[in-house]
Amino acid sequence: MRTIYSADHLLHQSPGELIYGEFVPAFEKPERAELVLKRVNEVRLGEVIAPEAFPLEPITRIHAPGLVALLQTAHQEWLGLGRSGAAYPYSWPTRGTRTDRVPQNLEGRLGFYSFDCGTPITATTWQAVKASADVALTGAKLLNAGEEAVFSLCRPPGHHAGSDHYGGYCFLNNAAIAAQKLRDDGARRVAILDIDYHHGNGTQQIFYGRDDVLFVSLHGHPDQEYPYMLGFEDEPGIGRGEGFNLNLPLPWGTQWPAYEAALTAGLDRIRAYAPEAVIVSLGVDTFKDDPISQFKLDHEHFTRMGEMIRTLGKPTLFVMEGGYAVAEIGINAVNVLTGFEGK
Ligand code: SP5
Ligand code: ZN
Repeated sequence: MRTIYSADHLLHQSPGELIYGEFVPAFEKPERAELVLKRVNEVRLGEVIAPEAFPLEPITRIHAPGLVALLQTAHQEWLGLGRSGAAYPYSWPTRGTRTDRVPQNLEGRLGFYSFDCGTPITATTWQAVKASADVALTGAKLLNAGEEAVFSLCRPPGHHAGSDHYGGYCFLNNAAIAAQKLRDDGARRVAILDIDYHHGNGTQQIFYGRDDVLFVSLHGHPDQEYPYMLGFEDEPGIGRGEGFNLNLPLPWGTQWPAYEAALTAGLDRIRAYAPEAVIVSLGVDTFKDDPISQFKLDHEHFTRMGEMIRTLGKPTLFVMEGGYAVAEIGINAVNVLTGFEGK
């Protein structure tokens, strides 16, 4: 299978994030994509190609123009206010605050369009974010042109980003942008399978009221795990979207047998939906040694996942999401792809 990759991802480097009251080095770092690319080449997965540059329109099909503009201009405004370093939010809207008006103040706007403080904007973040969306869009275009499977090696990741909010190391929702592109190019039904350790709250929010994009997610239970406020079993979708959202939360310590059972259930739901294409939000932070996660999967289980996804028999776009055991991220991510290809 072909891999889409852009070196522009290197233009986003988070100075760090706040965890348990301490400012620590970022888990989401450039080496991640570099090591996945290295593994793609080592196993000779296939050709590696650069993305096409798309206009903003496929992005604003999913995201609020105010969010897209903020990602582009926030850091320049930040510098203009005499600051240095990266732009971090620190004040957020809550129930009962004025969510009907976009704040004028930069801190206000950063908070208004985000939901955590782990996702800083640097001078060149936008270029990396735009390239990552282009990597996903190029994958969707190749799928539409008849390729059976494509790997969009996106970085920064995307599944936590909603229509009007960024966070969780994600700025734009690459998988959602690709799904909308497939819809706009003629696919009637698209399924998104999210196997990142964290719930894909952004993807769920974007498609929650829609029946043309099915969202199925396996993840750490939000009672125990980030993003804490979405991803429970009792979130079926709303309106036309009712019955087209399936969350399969699993507890800390989950091992392969329970994971395999949940993945089987998720794949059964996708099969029943009969999509014309499948997008896999491919996070490998379910690995046993992931530094921020609590599942216990090993290298071979990623191969099994690929084999299982293959049984859907649909054109499949793999979109890279999380995975922070950096030394092993290449093996784990590419095992899913070689498992899919039956290699
Ligand atoms: C794309 C993706 O995987 N985003 C994940 C964002 C998670 N950010 C919050 C991390 C909280 C970590 N808590 C446990 C730390 C254990 N030392
Ligand atoms: Zn994750």
